[in-house]
Amino acid sequence: MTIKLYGMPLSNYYNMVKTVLLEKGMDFEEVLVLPNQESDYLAKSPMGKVPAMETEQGFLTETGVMIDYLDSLGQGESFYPADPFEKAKVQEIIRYLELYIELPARRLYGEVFFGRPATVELKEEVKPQLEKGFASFNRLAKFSPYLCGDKLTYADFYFRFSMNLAMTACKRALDWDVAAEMPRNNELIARLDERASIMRVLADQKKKV
Ligand SMILES: N[C@@H](CCC(=O)N[C@@H](CS)C(=O)NCC(=O)O)C(=O)O
Repeated sequence: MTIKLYGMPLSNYYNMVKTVLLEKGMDFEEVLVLPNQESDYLAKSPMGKVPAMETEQGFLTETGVMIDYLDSLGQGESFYPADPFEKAKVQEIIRYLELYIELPARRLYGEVFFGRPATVELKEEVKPQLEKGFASFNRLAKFSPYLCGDKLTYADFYFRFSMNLAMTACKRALDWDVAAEMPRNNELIARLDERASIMRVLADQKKKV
């Protein structure tokens, strides 16, 4: 069975998984669905979030899990180093991006992308979390030129679709110009945007929901 990817091209997490599928040259179908709490969708994605992935054995959710599943299928190129420690370092930086940058920044997305103003209290809570998150990320990231060294890894795909939104949220909601303070972020994004996979994902994002 061809893998089916459920979600929508506006979702940064959906785009991470889609990029990995494209990079690996795997066949897949896209099923357009927005996050929702309908029982039919909750049976597929227990939190009602996107993305979700349908495999011949059943459904999977959580972007990091799906990336690891795709990697373990052994099809196409692997973007994990063979060395167990180096692989764990890639997983570590993905975890930092998720927990300490994407999730706190997401608390501002209501204001930034959906017109629901954030309270001053929320901003005061999120800003120091993000300062710590960016500082810890910068201690781990090598940018030489990729996050984990001279080889492109899954962490770079995760970064591409989380860092841009987090930086936009900081600029618009906190008046904090992370891109100017940390120019390596946009340099790496520009390098990644030269890849056919990411060009396709960005083009699909422009044309769909
Ligand atoms: N931890 C999830 C996060 C996915 C996520 O938050 N997706 C957003 C869209 S970008 C969503 O479905 N939001 C709706 C909700 O949180 O209920 C993952 O790694 O896949």
